Amino acid sequence: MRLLSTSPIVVLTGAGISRESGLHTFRDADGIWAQVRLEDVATPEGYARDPARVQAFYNARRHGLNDPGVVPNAAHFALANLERLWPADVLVVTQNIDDLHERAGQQRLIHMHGELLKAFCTQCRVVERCTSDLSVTDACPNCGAVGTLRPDVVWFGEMPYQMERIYEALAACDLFVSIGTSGNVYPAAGFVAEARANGAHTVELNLEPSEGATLFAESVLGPATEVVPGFVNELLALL
Ligand code: BJW
Repeated sequence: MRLLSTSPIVVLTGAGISRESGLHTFRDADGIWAQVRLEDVATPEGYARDPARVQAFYNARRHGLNDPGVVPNAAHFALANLERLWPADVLVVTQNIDDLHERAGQQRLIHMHGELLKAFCTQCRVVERCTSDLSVTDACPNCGAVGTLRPDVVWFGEMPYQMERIYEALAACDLFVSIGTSGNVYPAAGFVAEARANGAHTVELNLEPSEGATLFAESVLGPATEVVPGFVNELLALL
């Protein structure tokens, strides 16, 4: 299809985009699920069984994200640049709970799986910024309840955030780009089919073909810090 400067764009990102910033992916050989069982740390049942263990897992990841060496990379910056220069809407929907898109300057961004630097209270449902360790004995600063604060992340069996807004954007976009995600986890893995059914051109930028690779009209394989700036430059050259 021919893209115009009036064409809205939706970009889906996954753990692969942050790997060259020093954060682990999930399903690669050296990924998070090779170290811990997802049933233990990424399900409401795992949290109910052992909340302290789950808090410790996310505390360690928060420490990792706060490491001064973990900074946005060329792929994050390229997407922020695309948003700044592309005349039509650019929406980034990230499955990542890190804040590297924001730090690169992305403005229109949905964290569909939540944010590591936020906690939410299961009692009063208030979401608070959280940059240090959470513990099962913490009191909620809003309602005062003890032991009710958990990381504001979406676990298996829980509803991802802002799905209505995401499906509206998928219905309206002319270009859907998927970056650094294995396509194993729904509903994100179904976005390509949704965008395609609505007539969008679909492109995958990934280190290797994802689960849904055959659904994309175009694919560029390589590390995000190389293929994303290259792809964004091609788009901006259309202007
Ligand atoms: C590079 C690179 C480089 C490497 N450059 N690339 C049966 C059928 C269909 C669906 C289901 C089903 N059974 C259950 C479901 C639903 C379930 C699901 O999908 N399960 C699957 C396992 C089948 N989904 C859910 O439960 C979701 N909720 C939901 O569906 O709600 C509706 C509902 C509600 C209630 C009842 C019933 C339905 C919620 C999913 C939540 C996922 N949460 C996690 C943890 C979040 C917090 C945290 O970070 O700890 O989200 S799991 C984890 O996977 C994390 C990620 O966001 C997500 C996706 O991973 P991602 O980003 O794709 O990473 P990887 O590692 O898989 O891939 C990295 C890719 O990058 C690879 O391809 C590499 O090659 C590439 N790469 N280096 C470019 N340098």
